[in-house]
Amino acid sequence: MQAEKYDQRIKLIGLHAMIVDLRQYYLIFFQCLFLFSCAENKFDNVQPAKDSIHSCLKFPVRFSGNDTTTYINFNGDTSISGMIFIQGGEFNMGGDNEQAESDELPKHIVIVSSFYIDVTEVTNIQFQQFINATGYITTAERKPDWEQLKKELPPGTPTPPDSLLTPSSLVFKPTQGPVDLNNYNQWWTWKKGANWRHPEGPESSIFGKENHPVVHVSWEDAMAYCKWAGKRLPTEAEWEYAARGGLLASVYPWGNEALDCNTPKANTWEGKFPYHNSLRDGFLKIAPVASFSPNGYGLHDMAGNVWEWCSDWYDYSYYESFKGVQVINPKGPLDSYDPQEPFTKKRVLRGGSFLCNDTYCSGYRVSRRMKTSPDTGMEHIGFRCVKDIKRSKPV
Ligand SMILES: [Ca+2]
Ligand SMILES: [Ca+2]
Repeated sequence: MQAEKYDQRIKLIGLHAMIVDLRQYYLIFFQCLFLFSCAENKFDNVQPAKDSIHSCLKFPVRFSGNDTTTYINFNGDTSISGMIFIQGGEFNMGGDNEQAESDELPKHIVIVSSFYIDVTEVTNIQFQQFINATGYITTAERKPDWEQLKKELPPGTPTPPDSLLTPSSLVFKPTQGPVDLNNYNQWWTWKKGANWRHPEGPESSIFGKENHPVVHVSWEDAMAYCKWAGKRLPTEAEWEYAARGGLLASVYPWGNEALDCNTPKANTWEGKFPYHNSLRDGFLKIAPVASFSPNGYGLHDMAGNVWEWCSDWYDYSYYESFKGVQVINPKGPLDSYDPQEPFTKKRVLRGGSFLCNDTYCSGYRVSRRMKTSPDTGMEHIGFRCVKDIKRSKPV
């Protein structure tokens, strides 16, 4: 009876709407994209868009996959090719302007040790090398595991039909015109066959996009890559420290100049989200890595292009535990808690993507926090790696 119920709804409103329906049972994708408006955002006079508050607080969550990384071994490459040394130091972590969400506050003093970090987001060619060497199958390429998924759902959640439990991922599709920005289902589609090899669905490919950031990678996929590469994901504190590029209390990796002033500084959404893109920065979707100027540390795309996974669990109140306290090398809370979706454990993402816009999301702010479940991959989620300095001392 349950399957018949779902089949009937498929006929009536299609798969996309069915996803919305399933959400009511806490089965799938919640989503966000973040909104705020960047139009005239001078540092001293930035105000969030009035309709932006709820939409920017979370990402959709996909079905769980299986963790099958135990067989992956370090590839033996001990070089630091493609990485930059970041001298450890102290910084004031957290929101720097009035766009800051409550989870970005309070600001607090953090000390991080020195580390190496990738100059760019991990690219398709790099990820291809990892796949070739290990045969790893990403989360989006696997059939969702209902037995695993239901562990994170309220008791009694109905089993979805097999037709939905198929390898898929979330792909962005611009709308035809203005839409209610609170309903992300209008521009996100659960697309069968979408994965890192086929970023926009089975008809697409990464041919000619070897230097684009890999996307549709879950946190688990990123961790598997790190294991093979002998690296790790950055902590949230390391990521923000690196993104700031040595600047103090600046909103963006380049300083405080508004995104839309002068030369394009990052790959974001310029125009009216999600239906009109002015292409001022030259890219509707993903850009090749390092298409824009680096920050003060020589790092590209710390703002925009694709969101980047961090190693930390997400807890909306984590910063409150550091109020008035100096903390050294924080590694995130022991567990995750997002009051918006208390049943779902989430990891942190940083930096924003090609979909970020101040009328919708200000993800390119260095302090902006995002979060989703570790098994979620999307068309605008990627990562970069860090590496420890041997014998480095806490500074
Ligand atoms: Ca763009
Ligand atoms: Ca990025």
